[in-house]
Amino acid sequence: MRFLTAGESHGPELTAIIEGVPSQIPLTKEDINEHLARRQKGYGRGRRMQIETDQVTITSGVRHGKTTGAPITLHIENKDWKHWQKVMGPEPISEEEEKDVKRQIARPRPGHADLNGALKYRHRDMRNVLERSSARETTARVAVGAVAQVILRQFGIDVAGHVLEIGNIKSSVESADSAASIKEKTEQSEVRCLDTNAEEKMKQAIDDAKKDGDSIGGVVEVLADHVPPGLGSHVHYDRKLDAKIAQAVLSINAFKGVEIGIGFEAARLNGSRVHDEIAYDEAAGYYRKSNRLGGFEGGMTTGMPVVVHGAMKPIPTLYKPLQSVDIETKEPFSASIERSDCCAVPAAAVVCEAAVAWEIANEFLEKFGADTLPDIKKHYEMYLDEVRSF
Ligand code: EPS
Repeated sequence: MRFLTAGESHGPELTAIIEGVPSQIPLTKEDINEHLARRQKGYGRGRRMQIETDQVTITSGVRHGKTTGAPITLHIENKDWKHWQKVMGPEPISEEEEKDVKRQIARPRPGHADLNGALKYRHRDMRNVLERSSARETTARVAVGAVAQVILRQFGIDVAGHVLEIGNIKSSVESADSAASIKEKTEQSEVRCLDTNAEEKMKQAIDDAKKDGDSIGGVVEVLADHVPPGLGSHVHYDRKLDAKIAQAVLSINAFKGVEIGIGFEAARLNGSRVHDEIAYDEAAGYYRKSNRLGGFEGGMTTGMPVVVHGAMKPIPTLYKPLQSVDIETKEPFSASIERSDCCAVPAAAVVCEAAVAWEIANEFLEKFGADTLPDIKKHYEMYLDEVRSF
């Protein structure tokens, strides 16, 4: 499969086109809307989320509740667009209009794409950069990930994300035991966290940062279970699934780090305390006695749960001014902004879940792929039988 997303933060809509989804898979807009709503929630979000109620419209590739095998097009409207039609419209405008209409941006925010994008694409108006680099785009990523989760669900594979840390507050639950338990326990949590004590402290940390005009980041975990062994490949660098997941996670706005399993901790321990011992059981087949390597060896899944951690930096749009340079005057300035999220880590757990789900679903279809769901199921069941008795 492959996908493209398009759309600006204050443009009319976000669009995604997914190509390569097999036919006969039951898919409705509710399957996607559920995840869009999860992404919008979270303590620490700003006023924009009160404007938007993200809902998908499916305009191709699905007929009477089932995929047809044709490209699937997803649209999500930006309700805020009605306030931005003149500023963001595609029609040419006159020079006189430009001053009133354009809301030109000449002051790059430290930590954002503003300045690098302006230099690269020669935009004197950095709005041309920030509109696309905005994390609003993660709405489309979540919609695409929702389709991936629908595919995976057909094979009993479940993926869920939750929050491990916000600011310096850590959840006492270091690693969740199943995707189902994450879903069951975190849906009501305002910070998408399994530890209710830590939740209160995280909310306090967000309040403190907000009061200070600051922002805070955190760490999320995504767990995927019932993933079969052998997804990905050891034979070439760009076929290693753990590497693909790392790329997908680091591509999420503001993500600066990724770990598979115990990640960096593995560098500090002896080998005997890192590698997971192999065992065999007639009913279950081969399994590992522990899962420190997070479900991966040699770029391939082991059949143990896939465990991914992602680190999100604090959102760089700050009320507390940081110093920068005006590109028109070249003078230093320190400016505050009008509107931002103080913390989007709970939402980022949903985005990270979507990114991991997409990579696993894609690799799953690479291995068991066919044009239609019943054929993939046959192929998959045959493989499971074979690896159990191998
Ligand atoms: C964002 C800035 C804010 C966030 C936005 C990401 O939007 P605005 O500039 O309209 O206030 O709310 O996130 C979303 C819109 C979203 O859907 O997550 C940014 O600069 O990245």
